[in-house]
Amino acid sequence: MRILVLALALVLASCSETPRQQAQSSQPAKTYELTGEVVSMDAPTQVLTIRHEEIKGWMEAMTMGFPVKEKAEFEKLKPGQKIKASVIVQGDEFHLEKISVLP
Ligand SMILES: [Cu+2]
Repeated sequence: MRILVLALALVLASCSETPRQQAQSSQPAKTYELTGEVVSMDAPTQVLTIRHEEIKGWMEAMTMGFPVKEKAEFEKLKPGQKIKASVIVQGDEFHLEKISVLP
């Protein structure tokens, strides 16, 4: 029991402290608008680390990783760029779409 409580505390303390929803693929996807700066990029996993501003209705400002679904969208980006994108959230899963680079 003690181990379970500890594990739960670790989960809650991690960055994925998004409002936790039940992981059900049948859940409808929600879309949020993200504005932030690309800190780093991991090509093998197509994950962008982004310092993002508050995402209204979803989470406060922080630096965290976001998977990008489309390879072409990922490849046009560079660290240091400011971007706007749509975050598609479905249960515990999320990814970025419609990424545009801000001037
Ligand atoms: Cu975040």
